[in-house]
Amino acid sequence: TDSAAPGGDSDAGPKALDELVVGFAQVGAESGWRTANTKDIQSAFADAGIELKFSDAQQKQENQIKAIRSYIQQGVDYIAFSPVVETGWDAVLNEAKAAGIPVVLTDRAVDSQDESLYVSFLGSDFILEGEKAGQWLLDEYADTSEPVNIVQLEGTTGAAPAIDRAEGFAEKIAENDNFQVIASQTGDFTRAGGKQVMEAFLKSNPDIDVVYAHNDDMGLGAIEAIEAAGLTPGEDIKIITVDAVKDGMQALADGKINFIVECSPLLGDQLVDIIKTLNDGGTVEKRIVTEETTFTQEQAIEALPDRQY
Ligand code: GZL
Repeated sequence: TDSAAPGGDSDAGPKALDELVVGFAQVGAESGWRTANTKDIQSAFADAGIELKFSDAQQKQENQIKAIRSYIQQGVDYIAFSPVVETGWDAVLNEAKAAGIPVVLTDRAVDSQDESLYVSFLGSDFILEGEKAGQWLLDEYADTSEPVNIVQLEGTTGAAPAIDRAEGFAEKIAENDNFQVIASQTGDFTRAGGKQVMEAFLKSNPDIDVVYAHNDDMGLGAIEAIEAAGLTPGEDIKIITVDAVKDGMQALADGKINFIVECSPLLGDQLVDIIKTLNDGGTVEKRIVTEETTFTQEQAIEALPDRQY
């Protein structure tokens, strides 16, 4: 379904792009993906000549809410943000609605029942990403009759990508009852978090076959822990991650990761297009799903030279 911008004086006609002001409340700078996402959004708005006010919430919801409130106070024309977790947004989104400021969700979703609180949600299908990770495992172990012990490094607790990547993966691996997730814990999408949790997993689980990490950064942390334990990542313990940022793709090409499900951070141009369409009084899709693929080790070697991030 399409939706026009709620509130706002629609008869005011389009503003000149250099008069528009957009407030963006970013999650933080927790991962290579986030850094690439921030760079892409900032350069897309610079290229479009649209002023972007930007804030980094250090992965704290109260900081994102504060940033959104300040954008409302400043009377920006549009607000865009990537909700660090799914819940707890209705109050501040109702304040933006009351102020007639349209809100666009990028990257992550909110669980609000009231869909009038945002104009569009632009981001990946995280359940599908989890399914793609699980499908690779089904194929990889198609002929095994032995149990396959999996440990899962979860993203930020309560974040849409963490919830959905776990859900999609679990649904898929349920097709083979040799698979069992023997341990699952959040590493908060960071390299340090992934390393710390993997060290604990290695201490308490003698026989781990597979790591499923909700992002490359936690997978890279797990590699450090696995090597410190004298094991060979990609061989003794297979690793599947999500994102496909440069460091992850390098580890994949080097054989330390076995499969990566891409999650594109390049949302900047699509976000600018949404703002321009709304400014022209047009309507945008309620849900815009980003294009993305998957990479094996061979495909990573091929793709690495052209990767932008
Ligand atoms: C996914 C994004 C996630 C990435 C992580 O769209 O929200 O947050 O997968 C990032 O790398 O920290």
